Amino acid sequence: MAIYKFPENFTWGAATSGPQTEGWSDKSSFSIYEHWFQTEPEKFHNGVGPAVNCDTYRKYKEDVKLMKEIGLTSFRTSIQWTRLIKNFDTCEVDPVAVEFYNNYINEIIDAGIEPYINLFHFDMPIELQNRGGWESKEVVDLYVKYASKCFELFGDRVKKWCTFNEPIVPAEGGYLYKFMYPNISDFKRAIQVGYNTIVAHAKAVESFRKLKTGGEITIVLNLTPSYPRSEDKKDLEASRIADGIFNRSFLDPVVHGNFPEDVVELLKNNDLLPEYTEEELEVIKNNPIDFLGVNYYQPRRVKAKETEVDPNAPIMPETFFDYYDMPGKRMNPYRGWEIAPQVMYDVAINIRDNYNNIPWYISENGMGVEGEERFRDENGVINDDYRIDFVKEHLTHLHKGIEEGSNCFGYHLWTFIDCWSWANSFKNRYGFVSLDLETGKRTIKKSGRWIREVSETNQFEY
Ligand code: BGP
Repeated sequence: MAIYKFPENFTWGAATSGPQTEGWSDKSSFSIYEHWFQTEPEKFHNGVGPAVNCDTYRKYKEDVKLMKEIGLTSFRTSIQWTRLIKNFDTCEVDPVAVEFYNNYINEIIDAGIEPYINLFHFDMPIELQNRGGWESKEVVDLYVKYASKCFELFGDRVKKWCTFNEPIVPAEGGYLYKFMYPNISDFKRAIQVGYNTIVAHAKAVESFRKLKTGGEITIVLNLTPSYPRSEDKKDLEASRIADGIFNRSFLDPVVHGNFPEDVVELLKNNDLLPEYTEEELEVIKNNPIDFLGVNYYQPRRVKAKETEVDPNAPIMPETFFDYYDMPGKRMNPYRGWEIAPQVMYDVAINIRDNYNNIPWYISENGMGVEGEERFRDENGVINDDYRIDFVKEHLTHLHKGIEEGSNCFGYHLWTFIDCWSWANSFKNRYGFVSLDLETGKRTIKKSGRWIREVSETNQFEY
């Protein structure tokens, strides 16, 4: 047993998003997910959509009380573009939505919790998707208008802003691997989507600084560190390419202000470069983030290509590497993701050594488990010891990285309360607090009691 003590002022929190918790009461319009659910409900686990979710829209006071009760010192959620804005072109706001977000944010602050407010969590308005979504530069500019409106409305109180959650996901889910609307598979278009999102991010950061409301701004990236099958040159090369495409292509522009040369070269050689202007590159260069949010769930294991590439097949990231199914890897069987806590250390050291040791935090990490009801005891509490162990294990490796100088200032679990998980709906539960879908009743899990202790003492034993 050892004691893991964290730096003073380390923040203990949780993350969620508007579309996954609020429910759609009183919304001005729908996002791609709400539209997709209405048109193809069978694509969602048990046909359950985002209509009610946790009903945070009506129950935010109860939720904030619970956040306080489990000792959270910070909390991330997102504003929904489709709730706040009535007219995307003029940026006219819905006063009912402004009131809701004001009340919600004030409630969080009054509870002594620092709000981290994100502006985009996969929820492209369907109207703007129909006008090109992230492929359109016009939509980029409308996003910047919306972001600026949020800074103006809430910037007097919100001091931690986030432009995007996992900007690579709409590119890979919507335009490559077909797990997100509009379910297209076209690498070149995916790259345009990814690039335009970075432009939107940088322009929002620029506007944030011009408005001088104070505070700091970030982007949340889901890092999937690449590991080669072996130290063989070809495996190492495969790993470098995967890392370039999935991690550095976002990390480098937001921290260093430029795109990695090897990725640009690869895109150029394969006729995949997006449409860009010098002016856009300038905005990216001049607007690095203040701090970084890292969602870490799993690594990416790769090897050199073992099969000939069919020259007639459409080009994909996997044209350049193969996935490596590492024998003996630990898995979360419910989500199908590898569990590799030691990667936390590598993330910490990578940021220390290659990204200016920028202040950063774990903005998401967590374990989705199906059928948690079987762990509910006679007092109604879910005994999720596996989640406590999962978090402890990850934190010990993070702790080592911090001891060695990495500038990490916080940890957010995904998520505060069991919430709607896109196509997986409510299949896997992630929260410190459980949600009874039938009644809406909330009950703190064992992990929720545990995190309170950790937050109060700033340490744990393992
Ligand atoms: C992250 C997303 C979250 C959340 C989480 C868990 O990638 O930012 O929105 O959903 O993953 O994943 P899932 O819900 O797919 O199980």
